[in-house]
Formats: sequence, structure tokens, C-alpha cells
Amino acid sequence: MAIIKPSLVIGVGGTGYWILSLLKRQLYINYGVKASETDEIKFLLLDTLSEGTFEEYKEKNDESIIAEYQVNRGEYIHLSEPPEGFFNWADDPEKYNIPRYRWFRRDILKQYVQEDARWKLREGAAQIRQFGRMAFFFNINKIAAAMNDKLSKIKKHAGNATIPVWIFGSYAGGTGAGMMMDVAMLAKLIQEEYKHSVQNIGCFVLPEVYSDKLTTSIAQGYSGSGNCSVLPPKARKKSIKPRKLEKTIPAK
Ligand SMILES: Nc1nc2c(ncn2[C@@H]2O[C@H](COP(=O)(O)OP(=O)(O)OP(=O)(O)O)[C@@H](O)[C@H]2O)c(=O)[nH]1
Ligand SMILES: [Mg+2]
Repeated sequence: MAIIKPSLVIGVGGTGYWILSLLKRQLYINYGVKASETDEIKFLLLDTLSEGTFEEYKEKNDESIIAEYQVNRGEYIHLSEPPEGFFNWADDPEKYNIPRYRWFRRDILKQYVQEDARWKLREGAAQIRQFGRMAFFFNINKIAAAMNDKLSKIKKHAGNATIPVWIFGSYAGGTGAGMMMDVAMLAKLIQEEYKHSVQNIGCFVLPEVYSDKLTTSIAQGYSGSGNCSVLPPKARKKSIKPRKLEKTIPAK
């Protein structure tokens, strides 16, 4: 399978899922590669949908795609809430009021999103990017372990070559748009910590793609483009020098 460049492909949110499935289908059709059975190219899907909801979603959305192309369990990370629920978590200052979450506008969110039901992430992040971003941080240990595991397997084929880390999603929702920059930063942290060599490449569809859906907000795409501001100013100008992984990932 030397024709395929060893790569890690990460999908975030519903659009990420679609792109991963279609890419797996193309790999199979073009190269006869069952993507889940090779270590040269690895897939990882991050979504807030609970595993049950995700299975239902696959059934509803993927009638034309056969099982071999579908994202399988080993490739899916469910970004779960804390045991007490996100809504209750956000009422405990000891949990949310810490420097790591200084970007989290709990004050605004509690004022405008008052229903407990909308804070339940298992159906998605309700197009709220801060919900998607928080879902990433709730599960950062799981995500980092999966990314490192997959990069280590790919490295056996890539040798010393830089491994592209593709990050696919949309700017139209909450899950993918909320965590895209953090996923890229985490890949860089893992590179430093575990001596991988990675290059991030992000591909995000704009909200116009979903303009036929009543819930889509074009303003989302515009404000989502401000996501790059999560990078420290120096990193935007020069090469990124991330902090040590253990300083970013909370102890269990
Ligand atoms: N009503 C409806 N809206 C859709 C559908 N597909 C996509 N959308 C809209 O497009 C947005 C972006 O889609 P995704 O890329 O799947 O969003 P996501 O990253 O999973 O984010 P969230 O679902 O908001 O957590 C969604 O939040 C929906 O508003 C659909 O089949 N029906
Ligand atoms: Mg979604």
C-alpha cells in the first residue's frame, strides 16, 4: 500500500464523520484498502454523540454506505460529560473557575441557555462552540492516548518522515468548530512529548454548506474563524512551542 502516505485523519463532529466515511469508501474503491485494517492510515472520530445515538445516526445517514466503510468503535471517541452532568458541573466554581477554563463564558451561557436539556451533550453541542470545546477538555486524556497510539502505529510505516494530521469538520456546529484548534494544539503537544513529527492540516466546511437546514447560522462561520485566537500571539507569528503535555492535561 505504499501509494498512500502514512497519515492520521481526525474527524470532529457530524461533518467530520461524513468526511471520514467517504474517505474510507474512496480508499476501498480506489485501492482495495479496508481502512480499518491497515496501520498506514489511521482514523479517529471525536463527537459528543453518545455511542447509542451515534449508532442510530449512522443507520439514518449511511444507508448507502456498507459496513466496511463505516467508522468503527475503535475509531470513535465519545466525548462524554462529567458524571454529574455538564449543567451541574457548571454550577461548581471549584470546577469551572480555574485558569485552564478562563475562556469559558459560563456567565453568558447560564443566562441565555437556561434549559438543562440543552447542556446535555449526548445529542450534540447545540451549535455552541464553547460546549464543544469543553467536551474536548472533559475527555482530553482519552483523546491524547488515542492520538498517541495511532501516531505510534503510523510511525512504523512513516519512519522519520513527518506524519500529516488531517483535521476535518465544519464551522456550522458546536462540536467540530469548538475544538478544531485544540485538536491541532494537542497534536503538537504529543509531538513534543512522544517525539513524533506531525504536520497539522485543517479542512473545515463553511456554514453555507448547510444553508438548506433551518438551524444553520452564517454568523457561526464568521465567529468561528476567530478560533485562531486561541493560539498564543507568539505562536501565531513564529513556530509553535507548546508547553509540556502534563501541564496541559489535568491529572486524573
Ligand atoms: N436540521 C438539520 N441540521 C443539520 C443537519 N446536518 C447538519 N445540520 C446543521 O449543521 C450544523 C453543523 O453540522 P455538523 O458539522 O454536523 O456539526 P457538529 O460539529 O457535529 O456540531 P453540533 O452538532 O452542533 O454539536 C449542525 O449543528 C446543524 O445545525 C441535518 O441533517 N438536519
Ligand atoms: Mg453534531
